[in-house]
Amino acid sequence: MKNKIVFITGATSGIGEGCARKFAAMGSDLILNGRNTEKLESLKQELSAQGVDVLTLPFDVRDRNAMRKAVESLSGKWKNIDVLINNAGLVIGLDKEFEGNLDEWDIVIDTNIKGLLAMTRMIVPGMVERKCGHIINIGSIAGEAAYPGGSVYCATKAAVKALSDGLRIDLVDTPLRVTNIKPGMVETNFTVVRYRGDKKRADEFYKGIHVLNGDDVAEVVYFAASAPAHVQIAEVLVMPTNQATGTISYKKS
Ligand code: NDP
Ligand code: 8X3
Repeated sequence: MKNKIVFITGATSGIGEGCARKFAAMGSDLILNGRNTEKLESLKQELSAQGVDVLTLPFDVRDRNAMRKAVESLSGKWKNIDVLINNAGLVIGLDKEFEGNLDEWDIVIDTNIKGLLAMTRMIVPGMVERKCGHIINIGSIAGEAAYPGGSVYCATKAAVKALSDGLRIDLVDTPLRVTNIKPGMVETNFTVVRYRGDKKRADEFYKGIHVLNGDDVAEVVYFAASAPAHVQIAEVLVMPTNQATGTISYKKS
């Protein structure tokens, strides 16, 4: 993956940050997105020092105009994106479908579905033209089946599966590849955001079980991206050893 151009949305934390570190270590040049500009800059400093080129592209994936402006600002080699990692995503709350906050759910749907779709719509035409590219969507075990309080989030990740499968169908007569990585429990800032900033409650959630971290998932993403050109890893479900389904896991007390 030396000198390949890898565009990662949501690179400022967790799985996206893990991917940035892994692809940089393997010699890829990076376009890093997120809203936290300070974190993007510090990551750029850190990874550039390893000898790869890093471009930061801060925008909110829900803001289509900002996204378009940012993508249109790419020049020279940065236009030739080899791998798009659609990773930016979140959930807010763990509420019942008939009780939750519609404004919060708008944020979740607009980020996880519409943001991912808009990125795909903006980046993939260039890949088709160049006859080269790989779209890696970060789905979730949550897209497999709904669980209590997860209704809307699970629906967004089921949508990521449908969008990944649909794109794979639409690209079947091209050399492009589409992968949906579906992690189970990963300890990142995700659960803090889910619990609306309650870090103590998030830490409690991970007690008694050795869960994945962003670097574990990044290894899987890299494996898919670096497979030979004729090998398309369509989906990967990856979870901690003591997790069996979206709702069944074993935690030592
Ligand atoms: P984190 O909260 O650690 O990271 C989320 C990333 O998404 C951050 O970099 C954040 O950056 C970015 N982001 C959120 N909203 C936006 C936005 N509107 N525009 C641009 N960037 C945005 O969580 P994870 O690393 O765990 O989550 C990454 C992906 O993995 C998500 O799609 C999540 O659904 C999925 N996932 C997570 C699992 C887990 O258990 N943690 C399991 C399965 C899937 P910033 O705040 O700078 O914008
Ligand atoms: C995050 C995994 O099961 O916590 O996508 O919703 S889960």
